[in-house]
Amino acid sequence: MKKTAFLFLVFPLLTLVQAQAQSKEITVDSLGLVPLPLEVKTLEGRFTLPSKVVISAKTKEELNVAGFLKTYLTELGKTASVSPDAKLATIKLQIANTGSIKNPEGYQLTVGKTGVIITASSGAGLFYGSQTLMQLLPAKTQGTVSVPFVTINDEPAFKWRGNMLDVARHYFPVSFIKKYIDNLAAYKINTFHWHLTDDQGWRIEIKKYPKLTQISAFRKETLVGAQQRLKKPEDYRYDATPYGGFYTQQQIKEVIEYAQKRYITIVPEIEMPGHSVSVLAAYPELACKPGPYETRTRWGISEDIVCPSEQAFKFFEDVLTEVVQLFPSKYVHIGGDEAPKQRWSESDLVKDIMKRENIDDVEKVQGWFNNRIEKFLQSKGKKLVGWDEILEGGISPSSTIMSWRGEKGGIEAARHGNEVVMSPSTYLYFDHGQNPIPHNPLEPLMIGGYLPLMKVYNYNPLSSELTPEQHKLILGPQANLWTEYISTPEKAEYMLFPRLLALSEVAWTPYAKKDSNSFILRLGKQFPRLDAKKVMYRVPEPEGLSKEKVVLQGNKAMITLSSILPGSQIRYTLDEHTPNETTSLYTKPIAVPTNKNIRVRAVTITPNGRHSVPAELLIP
Ligand code: TNX
Repeated sequence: MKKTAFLFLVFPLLTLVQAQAQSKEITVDSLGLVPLPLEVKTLEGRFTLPSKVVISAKTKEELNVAGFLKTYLTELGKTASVSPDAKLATIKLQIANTGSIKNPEGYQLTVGKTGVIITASSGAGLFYGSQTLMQLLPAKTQGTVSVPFVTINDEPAFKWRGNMLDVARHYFPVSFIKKYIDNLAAYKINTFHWHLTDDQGWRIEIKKYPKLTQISAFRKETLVGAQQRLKKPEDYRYDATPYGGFYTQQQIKEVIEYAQKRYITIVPEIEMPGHSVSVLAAYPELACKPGPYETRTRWGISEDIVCPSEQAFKFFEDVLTEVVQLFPSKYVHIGGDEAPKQRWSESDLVKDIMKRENIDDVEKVQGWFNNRIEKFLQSKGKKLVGWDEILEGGISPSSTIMSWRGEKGGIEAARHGNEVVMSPSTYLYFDHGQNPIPHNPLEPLMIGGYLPLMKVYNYNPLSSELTPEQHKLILGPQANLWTEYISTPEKAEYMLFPRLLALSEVAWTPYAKKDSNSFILRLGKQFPRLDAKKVMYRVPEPEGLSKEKVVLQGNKAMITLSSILPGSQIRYTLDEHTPNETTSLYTKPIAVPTNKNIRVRAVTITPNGRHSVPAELLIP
């Protein structure tokens, strides 16, 4: 009897709610697009895809983009085909010089009664339009598939939208690199900076120097635990397990081709003269001091750097010759960071160079070294990129600076007239953690630092210390994933997501158009997409467990919790236990007595059962 009454009450209510939802105007946020396009007009109505979808495409670029749409539609359970005939097409792809799309990466997307049209002036624009269309389509198979009526005019704010992956500290297989590239492309990141060499491993096959892949690509073991928390080397413990790997030139070519199809440029990085102990392990004659050396087994900065001898120039030029033959990128990164000059200042060879070249400061020898390498790269039609340390030795106006120690280097470089990529560690280092509790034992091991999602989101690559003219030299932002403590693909994704989506908007959407509330709503719609792609994003913990958010009412603290992940549950405990699916379900604000030292712990549980780490707050 009771049950019937309940149903009787609930059913009309549900239909009412559904009807309201349907008649509700479609808002830009409800489309869930990330990054937010420049202009979006939503219209009433939806286009329902027929069971057989025809995509029209003729040119090579159109056909390339059509291929991705076809695959996606097939995954959604549609039958999709590609035809040169636009008349019959449901989705028309066209590269046209209409004059209205000036940005080569821009596009127009319209969804109306007769179907979908994406227009762009280049393959990249068409590709981004198709990525937007995919985000308007459901994340996974549904009976009927429909797309809301929209007109979108879009283009990126920055031309360098970068992400770096360090494959030297830990090696990642080609299959994962491809998945990584897919994810960058889905969020309109166009530059993949591949950090291929470092003290702990050399990862690219160089035909002329086979010992790089026989010796430098391997280390005998790896430090266990967080090095920065151990005071002295005597405390270090190692895992006694050999580690290594490398990419053959064939694999590199395969990855470059894969990225090209997704309009991603791969910028290779070959570190010099520092972060090169792995090179010295194979070719000790390149050091200032006789070896032997071994590929590094712990992290940090090594005093052992390559000596700027003629032999070393020959080595790096030979390596770069093979690198530039492989990578079509205009930019080649030569590292240049963290190169202590102890060995150089003790070296007779360096002293001779200083005398001969009239250099009074050993730091400036690195500037001289870089200039020679830069001339070499220029002779191959390439541009040099280096970390901001390359400013210290005196830098030519033609090199590009990647500013990582804050924005200072980038600002200085732009004032000099150099191109800049902004990659400040304070905003864009994704190896830093996302938990407000430092060294929280419930988080995986990481390097430290605190870089929450919204701090990334609110970053503006255009520093107010620069003039509009200097802003033109800021190519764009880049987030970096250093992998000292990231040894698996799952952990890389945990560190990357959802912060990559914040980066995507920093890079694509003009700062003035960004809006954090809108981003949170749109981000919510992206989680099911990440789930569908089996991306192991970090599940955000519930919001609300911070002192500022607690409201005191007499002798009670009122705690209001929320999750940015739609459809998820929040479960909590007040008894020091870790919340899980058996503990209290949060349905309304919790009243916690004060003066009892009660610790509130809460977790987000996603619709597919993944847990966040608990957020917690002690109510004194
Ligand atoms: C500094 S950023 C480095 C890397 C480390 C990173 C750890 C840069 C140019 N050098 O070698 O992996 O810090 O956050």
